[in-house]
Amino acid sequence: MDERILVLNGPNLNLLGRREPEVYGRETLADIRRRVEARAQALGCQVAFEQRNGEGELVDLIQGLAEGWHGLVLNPGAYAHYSLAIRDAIRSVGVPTVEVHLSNVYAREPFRHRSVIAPVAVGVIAGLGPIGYELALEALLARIRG
Ligand code: CA2
Repeated sequence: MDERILVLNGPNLNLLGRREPEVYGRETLADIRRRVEARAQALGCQVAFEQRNGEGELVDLIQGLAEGWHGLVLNPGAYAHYSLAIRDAIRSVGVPTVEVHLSNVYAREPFRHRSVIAPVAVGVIAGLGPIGYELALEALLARIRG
């Protein structure tokens, strides 16, 4: 129960379940939080679950991981496609990060096919919906625990 993992969501993910259910499904972010917390309990780790719309707010939370955190599960939202500030923050803090997307970004518009975060992540999960968060948490823990 020692590992501390941050599950962090980027812009507009607070709208989940209310619009575009054909793309993002019907679960709300609160539903996903419950899933992640249940999986964390089963896996025996601690999680904090957060969402921010602002790029700088996300950078601040990522920088804070230097204070005793062990891993990051990140759905950067649209920032995945262009935020060098978030990428730099992940690289500088040196905490293993798994990038998650609910939708299959590779089956969508070409601008979603590129992630600037992926090169500094240990792995990426896309297109599997909310279970992707649980899988990311499990994979991250397996890596941390060796
Ligand atoms: O598939 C994902 O998880 C994304 O990170 C979601 C982002 C999108 O920009 C990425 O390309 C892929 C968008 C999140 C917006 O979520 C909404 C949910 C409901 C209604 C409107 C937006």
